[in-house]
Amino acid sequence: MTSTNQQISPAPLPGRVRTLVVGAGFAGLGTAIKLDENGFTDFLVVDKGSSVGGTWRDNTYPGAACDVPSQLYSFSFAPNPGWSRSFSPQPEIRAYLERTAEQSGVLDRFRFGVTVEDLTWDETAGLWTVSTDHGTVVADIVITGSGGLSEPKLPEIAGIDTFQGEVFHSARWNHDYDLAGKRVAVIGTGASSIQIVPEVAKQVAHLDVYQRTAPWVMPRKDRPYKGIERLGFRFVPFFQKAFRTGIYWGRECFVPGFVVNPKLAAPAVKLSLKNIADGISDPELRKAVTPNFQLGCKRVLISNDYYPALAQDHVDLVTDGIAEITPTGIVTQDGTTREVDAIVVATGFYTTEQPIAQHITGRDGRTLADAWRDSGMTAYKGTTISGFPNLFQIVGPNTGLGHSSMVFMIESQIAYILSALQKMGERELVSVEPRPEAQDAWNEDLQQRMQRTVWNTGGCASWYIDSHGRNTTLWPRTTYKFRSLLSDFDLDAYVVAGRQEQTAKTKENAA
Ligand code: N01
Repeated sequence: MTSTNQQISPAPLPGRVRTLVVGAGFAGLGTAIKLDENGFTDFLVVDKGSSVGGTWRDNTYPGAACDVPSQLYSFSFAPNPGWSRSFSPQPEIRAYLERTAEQSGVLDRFRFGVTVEDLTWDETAGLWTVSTDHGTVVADIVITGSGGLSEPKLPEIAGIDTFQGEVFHSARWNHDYDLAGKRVAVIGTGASSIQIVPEVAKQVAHLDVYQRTAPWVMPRKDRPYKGIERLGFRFVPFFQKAFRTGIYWGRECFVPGFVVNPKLAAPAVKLSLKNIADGISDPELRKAVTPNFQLGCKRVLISNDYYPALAQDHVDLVTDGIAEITPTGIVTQDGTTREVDAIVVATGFYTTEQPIAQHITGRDGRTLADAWRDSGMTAYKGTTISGFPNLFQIVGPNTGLGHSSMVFMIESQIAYILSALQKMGERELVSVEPRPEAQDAWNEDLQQRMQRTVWNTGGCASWYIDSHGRNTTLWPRTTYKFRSLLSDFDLDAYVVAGRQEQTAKTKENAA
């Protein structure tokens, strides 16, 4: 996979910047473009990868594609008239992000191949000290866009380390390993797996798909755009905007089925059951893939070729739990051993414990992981956190979606952060930090709203819910509401420090 904006060895990092952005996916790139456009040009974006793209750079597995319609899955300020299909394949999204980055003129302030090791708030100086594997940067403001689904989670299966064949995670695909003619196992049946299985099934001699929980899979209304549509997108700007707006509001109509009454999702249940019936003729297999929880409780998946792939003679769906992995195969709890050459682990990501949280140390010397230990992930408006001044998280707690585009949420958060920077500039504020009571009230309201959602009541275990039983990942209202709540930086909800307070603090600490 080639990239147009790769830096083999990053240029030296500046020691001091106004704003440091961590991550160069949709969040980091969008932030950089908007900072620049609004005159906040003194920023640096660091990313451990070799190009922009984030999840769309890292997830290169066969069949990787977006399950949000193409027109909605792009920045509002950088429409792409060139999408080839109604649901974009990963290479097109990656290319779109690379092109947008090139055209925006901000890449001179990006450093790739730089891993952030620690971020520490210096209360005396009112600054963040950011250590990386390429040196230290001091910043007034830190914006993290490091992704809610970026750290692969490997299953804790006995013996997995002893397997002598090839093992890799869906998000770290080994393209050097040729699957052709091999015996392969895929563990997991989530959003990634259902895209991988049909593609891998085309190449291998035999495929075992290990299913712990059958997901709901609706038909995918995917099609290539017609020539006339593509002409319209390119030459009639209003056409593409209207298309996008129509899809946006269509998607917002799904919200009540998730958060008010799951019965409203009855048509989706019908379509999903028909999808099974259309793809599989064997009654036993049909039964095995029929979900036993309410639609929406886990992410609703879309595919036209997953069920037909499972129905093929050389593909087996294995529903017995995995007992252990041996050097040559997988043993299920019924004692059966299935020998394989390779195992694809499609078991998801760390979602409710952000790995970066252990590396962020706030005002009282507490890490974000410590701050969240008892409560689970909490923030104010999904973006700022009490005890962590001048830290803004994009795709922070309770900003995830099951029905629409994360790019919309990301742009809403970017607007909020820009409003914060503007107000900080106007009032000469050195730091802002949400009041604990504002953060608590925000989260109490969220959790109250969660009570009746299908995510809490639908009878499934999902990555949306943390170890305390709280849904700390999803936004339980319309995305429109999220945008309106974040349209203006609400200083009253914040403890702020101006230059005078900061100078007094510095003197006090020096004395
Ligand atoms: O991961 P998942 P994913 N033994 O966590 C199973 C986004 N995404 O990478 O359901 C056996 O959904 C687990 O079983 P269970 C999207 O937001 C977007 O597929 O927990 N099985 C499940 O079947 C998505 O939700 C796109 O019982 C084990 C699977 O592994 C998110 O990424 C495309 C196991 C994990 O499913 C994550 O999707 C792809 C074990 N020990 C992904 N542990 C778009 O198109 C876990 N499992 C935008």
